[in-house]
Formats: sequence, structure tokens, C-alpha cells
Amino acid sequence: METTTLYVSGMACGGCAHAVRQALLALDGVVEAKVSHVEATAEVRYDPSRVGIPQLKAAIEQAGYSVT
Ligand SMILES: [Cu+2]
Repeated sequence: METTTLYVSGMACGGCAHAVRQALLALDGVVEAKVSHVEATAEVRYDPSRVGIPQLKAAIEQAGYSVT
């Protein structure tokens, strides 16, 4: 398992953070996601043999936010 912290811009409230979290957890290989709109971060625990950072970023962007 690996843990990475991504910086996410565009999250304005807890609902945004929830949407980002759900988008990450929907990916095969993501086991945990802690998302904070206050800190603009997404801390993701994932299995690197099943999913990679490009897919994490793509899921966040598809949810309508950007990764910086
Ligand atoms: Cu919001």
C-alpha cells in the first residue's frame, strides 16, 4: 500500500470534499481517502499494483475539481 497527498483546488465545502472522496473510492485499488476542503488536500491510500496517481488525478478532474 502507498499513501499520497494530492492538492485539490476548487473545493468550497464539505459536499465538495465528499464528492472527491467518493470519486476516489470508486476506483479499483483505492482503499482509503481523506479529503479536506479546508486544507485543499486528498490523502489517498492505494494499491500501486492496481491504480496509479494519473488515475487518481483523472477521477478528481472528472468530478469537476483540479489537481495542482
Ligand atoms: Cu462544495
